[in-house]
Amino acid sequence: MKHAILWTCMFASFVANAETTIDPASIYSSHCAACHGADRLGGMGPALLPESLERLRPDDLLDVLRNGRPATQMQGFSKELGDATIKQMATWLRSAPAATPRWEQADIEASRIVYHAPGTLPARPVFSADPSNLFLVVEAGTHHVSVLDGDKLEPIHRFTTRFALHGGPKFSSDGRYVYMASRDGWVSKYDLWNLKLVAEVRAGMNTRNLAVSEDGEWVMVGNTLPQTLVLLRASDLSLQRIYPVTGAGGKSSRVSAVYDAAPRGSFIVALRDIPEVWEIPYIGKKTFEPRVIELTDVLDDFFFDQPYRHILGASRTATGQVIDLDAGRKVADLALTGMPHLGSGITWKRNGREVMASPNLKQGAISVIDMQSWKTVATIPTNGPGFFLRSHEATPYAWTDAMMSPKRDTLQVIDKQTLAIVGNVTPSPGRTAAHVEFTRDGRYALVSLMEADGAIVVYDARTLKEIKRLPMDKPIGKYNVFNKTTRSSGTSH
Ligand code: DHE
Repeated sequence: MKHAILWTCMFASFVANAETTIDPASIYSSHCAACHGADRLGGMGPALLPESLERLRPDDLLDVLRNGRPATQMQGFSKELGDATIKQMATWLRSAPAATPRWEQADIEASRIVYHAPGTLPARPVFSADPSNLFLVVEAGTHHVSVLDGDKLEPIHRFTTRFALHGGPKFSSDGRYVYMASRDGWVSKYDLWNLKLVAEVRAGMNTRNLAVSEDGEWVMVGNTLPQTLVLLRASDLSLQRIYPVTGAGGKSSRVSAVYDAAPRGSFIVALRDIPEVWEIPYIGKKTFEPRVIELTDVLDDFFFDQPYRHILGASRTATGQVIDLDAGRKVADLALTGMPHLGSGITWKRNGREVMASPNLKQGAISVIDMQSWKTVATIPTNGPGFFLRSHEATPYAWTDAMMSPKRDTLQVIDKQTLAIVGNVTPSPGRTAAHVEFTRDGRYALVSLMEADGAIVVYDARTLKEIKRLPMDKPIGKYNVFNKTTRSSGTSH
């Protein structure tokens, strides 16, 4: 009893003191470092650097510090620290550490874990489902991936992932391996035939995305912290080369995204802070030397035509531009003003001409662009700003969401020829629905009910009738092996 009173007094005085002057670094050491790393670079919990917290709203960060995160090891500190201290800790966590964090060759090499050496797992699937019609569903809630049989539309396996995967997982061209990037810089290679994690490496402290070369030999990772590109051997994720991302003028830049331009045998890299595009060839002499294309504006987001000759790019502040990769220069402007989400663009043939369509993050509209004249041929009004647009060669429709608007629970279905909205689906009123991927034959559309107690909702792509729903934990994205490896024009690659 005596102890309890003494402890309560000490605790009260600690809180009172903490509310006036606190030493955030020492509170961090005693309360946070064990899980998030002494250097804030992450450990069992995620990194706590300003870049890592960018996407967390101020109130959400305070809520996590006060009340913890359900179903994780993160406990709440409201009783222990008091509200004023928690607010100061939140400010401190959003400030850069006194010593600039570094992630260099030795750190990358030391982080690498090889669970199964190349060639040690059998080269045949351990399940009876068609391996080319599997789906990977990224469940962001408690960081899992579910593997679905795309014919029976049933889960066959589920595994835990690194904290906060982002971007599409990328498949080897035979569909056996999948490579996933986490926002904290972890790259994981998974063997889908054996349902086993093969290797992992931390390529950066804050990562945009990764690309896998068509020949299956290389993985390129684009980072925002440090500002680097990291080339890995795909077989075992060992480090091949680090590129500091520094432009012609000596300024360094965050990477916007890196993609595999398979028909060109190269990686294409867009940069966020300097007006340059880099092309890094991986076939031929294998010097991996970047070819730099200078631009007049930076690229925050971009899209390729199917032959990978042109990039349609946009910055967050200006309108778009078309870059001819062969000529190495801008060839047209794009009249896009609603902050297009070009990474979600798709193409199809309409009246004998190729068109590209993209949702807009700040406008309830789908922009449709002619791929020869580069003119906007239609602006289709939608329920509100959306994130994703998806279709398939075998369906006459394209599906879009309005997840950045009050109508975030409804997807609209657009006829690809008339450009009219011909239907809509609302999986659960009031709950966010977005991101569609089709089965290999285009017969069914799988929609994410993006909630903690969410689901993959399967629709008949022709009648728009619900077929079934599979419970999932915040399924932010799903990826069909066939559609991705054959580079379907209705989905992202
Ligand atoms: Fe994404 C893909 C950028 C926020 C879910 N997102 C991508 C890609 C880029 C990108 C460059 C393509 C990478 C790839 O597939 O290789 N995303 C951005 C942003 O700049 C933005 C707006 C802000 C940010 O901080 O990154 C952003 N993205 C989000 C989200 O808030 C989403 C909805 C949820 C989340 O957990 O991050 C989200 N992004 C996704 C998904 C994909 C994606 C599901 C893969 C789409 C696909 O079908 O390929």
